[in-house]
Amino acid sequence: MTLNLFEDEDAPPPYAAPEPLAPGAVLLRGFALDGAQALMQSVQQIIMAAPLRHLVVPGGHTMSVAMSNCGALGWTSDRSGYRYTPTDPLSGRPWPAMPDGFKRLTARAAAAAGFDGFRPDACLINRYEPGARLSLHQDRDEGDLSAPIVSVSLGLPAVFLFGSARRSDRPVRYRLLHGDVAVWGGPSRLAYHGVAPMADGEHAGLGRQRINLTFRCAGHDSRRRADAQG
Ligand code: MD3
Ligand code: FE
Repeated sequence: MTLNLFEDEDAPPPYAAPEPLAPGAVLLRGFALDGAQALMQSVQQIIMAAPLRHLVVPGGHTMSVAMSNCGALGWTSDRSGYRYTPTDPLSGRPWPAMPDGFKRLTARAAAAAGFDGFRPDACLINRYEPGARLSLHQDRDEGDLSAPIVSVSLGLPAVFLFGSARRSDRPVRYRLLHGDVAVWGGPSRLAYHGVAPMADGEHAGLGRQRINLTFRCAGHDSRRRADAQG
């Protein structure tokens, strides 16, 4: 008898085997390829309601990456600091809701990386145009640091810099492509990371840009709330 792995129509589409990058960090090449068009349609809707903007950081510098959010909480920054807020400071309204398709995709990705029950309450949308970059930083504004961060890359490729918990360690470089999903948890959750200045190019679906979605458990009570919802 021949075992056909792709016979089951309910099974997720085939994608490359999970690639361990470091303890707690797993790269799922092409995991979001199948749903990429639907993801981008949702992103378009979100950024119509909550436009992409170049945030100012406490040092006074304006970020080259443009950002927005969806979900109960959104990451924002101004001269006075970084924080998660329930409303968009530009409009005063709640951030757009997180689409169910985002929740399903990221829960599947987290589970494939060994993190069951991932229920993010924040999704940061990053838009890179050629030349945009993100300098080395840690993500530690989230209330639940025991939960991983799940990232989805769409559009032009980027060179992702992955360091360790010490800023001075030289980072490893990974090329992240359209459809790649990565999960960053456990000992990798507080690793320094960044994105090298993005090279110019043209992506067939998205044009001259890269969109990165990062899913986070930002509220201090995100685990309790998720439990209460079942
Ligand atoms: C490793 N975004 O939004 S995603 C960010 O491509 C951010 O836009 C990058 O860093 C981007 O904060 C990188 C991959 C990623 C995200 C969070 C991490 C890697 C991470 C947190 C800890 C360790
Ligand atoms: Fe980050």
